[in-house]
Amino acid sequence: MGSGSFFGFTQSNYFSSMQSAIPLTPDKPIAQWFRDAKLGIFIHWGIYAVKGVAESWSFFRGDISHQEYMSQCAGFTASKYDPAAWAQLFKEANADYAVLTAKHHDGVALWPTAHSHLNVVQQTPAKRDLLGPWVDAMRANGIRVGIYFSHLDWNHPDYPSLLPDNYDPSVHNNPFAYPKDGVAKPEQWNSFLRFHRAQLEELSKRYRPDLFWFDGSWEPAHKHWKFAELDQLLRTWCPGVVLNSRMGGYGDYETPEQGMPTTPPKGNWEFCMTLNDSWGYQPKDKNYKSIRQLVRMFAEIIGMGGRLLLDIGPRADGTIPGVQKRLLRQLGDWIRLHQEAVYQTGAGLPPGLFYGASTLSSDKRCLYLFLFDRPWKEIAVKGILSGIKRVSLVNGDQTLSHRIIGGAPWMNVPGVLWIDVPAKSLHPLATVVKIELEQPLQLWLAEGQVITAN
Ligand code: H79
Repeated sequence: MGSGSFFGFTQSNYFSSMQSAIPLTPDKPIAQWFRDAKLGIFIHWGIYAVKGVAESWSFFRGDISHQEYMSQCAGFTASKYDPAAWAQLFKEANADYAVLTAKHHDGVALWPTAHSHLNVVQQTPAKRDLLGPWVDAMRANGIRVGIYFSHLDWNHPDYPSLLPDNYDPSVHNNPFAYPKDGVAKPEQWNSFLRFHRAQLEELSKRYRPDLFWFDGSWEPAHKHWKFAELDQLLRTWCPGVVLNSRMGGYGDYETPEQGMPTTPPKGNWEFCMTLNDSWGYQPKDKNYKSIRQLVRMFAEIIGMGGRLLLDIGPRADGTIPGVQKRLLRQLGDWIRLHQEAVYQTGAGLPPGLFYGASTLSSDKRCLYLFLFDRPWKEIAVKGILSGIKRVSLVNGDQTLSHRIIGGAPWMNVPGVLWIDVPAKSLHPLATVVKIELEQPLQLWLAEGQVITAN
């Protein structure tokens, strides 16, 4: 089901005039695999893993010097890099796609680019293409291939060539972003754009990604990037490719980052999030989310029609920290047990009808409720006009007793559906209750009214 069909329900004719507040955004055409995808794995892997510092930002902000940052090249060995093992792990996580940082803001390419010496083949003891084998391993395991690429490049000599419209030398003085002499150099920028296009053409034609995940488009102003032209070029080089919308609004889907949306973004979207507080490998950061928190966030995201892109940070030798592997596997175990509530489903009930997340099967005849908290004997669902065929647990198929209390059927006003959920049936991470309906879901979303005749 398309994720843009928020709350994908059939409107009740009776009160349809009261439902104009519900957003119904037509989906942009986008590859079917992405429409169906629920979980992606984001991988931030680069020289920043050597010292465990922030990816690119650590030298840009001055946490460490540029020289010290770049000295990490000497430690980037990839000596235990095993992309087939990564693919196996991602399958255990039940991921549909993965996105690898081919080039972060620091400009260090994980592939042997012909357009810059700044790549792991020429500058690090890894001495080989790290992207190609990754692409092959993902493909061989049925995982869709996403390439992360930073538009801006804080290490390219031609990048710092333009000034913002509101140029203020006391603010816009970072030498990695702005010309040191404070004079704009449009020719130099054009040269950078040629380099930018050349690398993207190289990536498109050599690796044929299913998706490009762009970042770093905030400077200089969008008009300088010629994103309309880029959008066309990418679709010509790589027909069918999915593009995130960090292209000045071009591209296919929205990418909220770190802050959980409380209202679903319009159209297709994906929420990206770190497992701890860092994108790359930073061993001092122990602030990992718990598996219960991850399962809950995943269910809430798919319940709003989105996808989760969950980030890991491998070490410089290519190994993935145990805690990250454990969390991915635990998430996969939970997804597999409850996959019918995850796949071929879309956004569930609008807020307020059930106090938890929910999804709806693509034929709209099965509603799945995700219980994160322990119920006190019963849970309640409001607003369901369709007849209830059966209520059960997804894990184990146990039938749950239910009853409908209240309502005014002669006015087509439904009662409240109460479902018994025995304490012993609860899953420790999140319990999923399945409601099979007699007809495709119809909801009653009105203010209620005085009902005098019965
Ligand atoms: O790769 C990870 C991060 O390194 C990268 N995106 C994820 C996936 C990232 N981090 N922050 N950002 C992208 C955007 C940062 C924007 C800001 Fe700003 C920089 C906020 C403040 C400084 C843009 C530029 C807004 C104001 C100045």
